Amino acid sequence: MDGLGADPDPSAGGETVVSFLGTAGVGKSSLINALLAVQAVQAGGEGGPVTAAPVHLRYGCRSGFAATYRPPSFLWRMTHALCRLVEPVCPGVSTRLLARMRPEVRAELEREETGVWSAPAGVSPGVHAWAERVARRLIFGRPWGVESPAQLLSGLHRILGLPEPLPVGFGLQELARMAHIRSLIPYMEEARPYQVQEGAPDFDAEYAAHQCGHLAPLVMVLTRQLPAPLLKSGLVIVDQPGLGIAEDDAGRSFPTTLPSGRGQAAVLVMDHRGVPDALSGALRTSPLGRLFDATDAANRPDIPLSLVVTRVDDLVHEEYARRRDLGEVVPSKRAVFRAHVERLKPLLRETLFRQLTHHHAADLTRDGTTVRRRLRRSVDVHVVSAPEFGRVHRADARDRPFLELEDTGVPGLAAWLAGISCHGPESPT
Ligand SMILES: Nc1nc2c(ncn2[C@@H]2O[C@H](COP(=O)(O)OP(=O)(O)O)[C@@H](O)[C@H]2O)c(=O)[nH]1
Ligand SMILES: [Mg+2]
Repeated sequence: MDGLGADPDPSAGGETVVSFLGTAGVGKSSLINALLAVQAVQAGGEGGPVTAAPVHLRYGCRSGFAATYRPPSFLWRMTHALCRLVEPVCPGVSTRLLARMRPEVRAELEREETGVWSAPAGVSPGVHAWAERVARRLIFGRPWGVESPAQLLSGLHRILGLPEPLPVGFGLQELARMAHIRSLIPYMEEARPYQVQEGAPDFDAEYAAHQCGHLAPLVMVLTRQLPAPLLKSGLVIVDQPGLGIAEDDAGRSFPTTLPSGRGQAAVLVMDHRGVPDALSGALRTSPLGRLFDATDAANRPDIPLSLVVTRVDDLVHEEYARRRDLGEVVPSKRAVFRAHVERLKPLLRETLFRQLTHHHAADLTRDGTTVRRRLRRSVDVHVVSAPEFGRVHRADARDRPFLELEDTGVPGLAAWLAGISCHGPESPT
């Protein structure tokens, strides 16, 4: 990362990695952009949630990104899976592919002989559907479409630099994407990060392609470096792909990584309905879940946790309109928002504790109850509105905000983050 100038302030004892976790579309990326006051990650527009690979945001005096890719065996596996589908119209295609594989990749696939990778077509539809979806995303830039497996297989052969098994035509855009991926294979082979600095031609397009476009399935870790003051003390923000992209194009299942101990922290992002069951289930069985295990205080991990509630502004607009329609004298939207914040904070804290606590209150010893009470107090709740934060900043008369900067919750969360990063990891002695 030297080329990009990754240089957390040496006066800080190290990095504090804080993961933003939550359902897809709940507002994680928008919130991160508000916190950093730049467009650091792509947030969903009309098309819904977009984050496909985890993006690590860290301090760097020069702005840029670096991608670490999956090994080339990822492409070979996908190609192998598609061969099985195409075998009936192109006999021998699998054998020819295996013969061209590097011995270690071939051995890897053969070791998994009993696994899904080598299952005959029809036996394990999951892997073929996955391979089709990913190949389509790589070649056509989207996971859905009508292209035949034979066409996808030809594209993958092109990417790998192999003769195409069947003659297939491609458009210019597809050819450009395939050539682009082919040019990245050396980085995959050498596990060398691919780095681009802001200001380079096509920086935005390249970053978007890695984050949520045709390259996203190949990315293992995407690191964005920025000279953002909040990150200066060594805070690393991780924008995790949301739950709901439960199995993404790379076959990853959420959560990719969860904080597990020293130097790590978590921000759980939810709307006013609280944490969905699937997320609380994943959290309960993770090291984070031990935070809530009041019977085992000794093994409680040291993970600062904050709860963030989004989309309360939507509730406010609805309630405002409803009360006005009923002919009530309605206080300002800001007052309605504040009332919601007061109501939601304790409610959500309680809900989350109930969802994540391992034991019923009746099972707790007195010590356990005390621990639980202390924990409950120690979890911060922030009600935020990234869209309102944006409006305050734009100061656009036609798009007037209804909140003051402080009410948007963004400065409060930024202060919490600054606090955990300076009291974060202890420097090694
Ligand atoms: N009304 C409202 N919309 C929001 C809020 N936060 C995010 N959004 C919108 O929700 C959509 C998804 O947001 P995004 O940040 O991409 O969600 P992510 O998938 O969790 O990263 C975008 O269109 C945002 O503008 C919020 O607090 N209130
Ligand atoms: Mg996102």
